Amino acid sequence: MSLLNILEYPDPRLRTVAAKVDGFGPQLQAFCDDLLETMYAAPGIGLAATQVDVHKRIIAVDVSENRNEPHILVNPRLTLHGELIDGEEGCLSVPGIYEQVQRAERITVNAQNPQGEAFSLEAEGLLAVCIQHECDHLEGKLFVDYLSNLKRNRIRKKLQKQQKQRA
Ligand code: GNR
Ligand code: NI
Repeated sequence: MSLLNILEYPDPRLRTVAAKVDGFGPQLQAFCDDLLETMYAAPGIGLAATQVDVHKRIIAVDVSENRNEPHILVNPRLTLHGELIDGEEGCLSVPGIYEQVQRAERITVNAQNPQGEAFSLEAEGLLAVCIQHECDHLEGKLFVDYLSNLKRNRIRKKLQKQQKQRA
């Protein structure tokens, strides 16, 4: 297993729209293990393949307290239900920034597991929010895109400054 590098905003590679997975096998299985391991190490409650510069439709999530309820979703398709709710979000690709975002309170997601078998998952609360956040990554979308231009520009400048200082 190996830890993967996480891209940071405003890296343009985060804007890539991910491609559908249509081949299942040991290579895909190994990548899913690395994605999950990278999410746990970060630590984060979710991680999309886009964030590690792999532009395939794969996300990992685990919102459990004990970090022992992993979900890997390949080719996820979302259906939104219920009211819109406001919640604070962060992102491993936008480190140190937390802002309120509106999301559907409940979802159904149809996906495949790493073996290619189809399944359906119903979620609410943090799991529903996290899956919506991860599916956005696969479309090249970040939570900062829901904020005002003023806020997003401030965040971009702050992160660019941090990245320069690190380099
Ligand atoms: O670790 C994460 N926490 C989080 C908190 C509120 C809403 C969404 C998230 S996802 C984030 C990890 C991440 O960046 N996934 O793409
Ligand atoms: Ni994120």
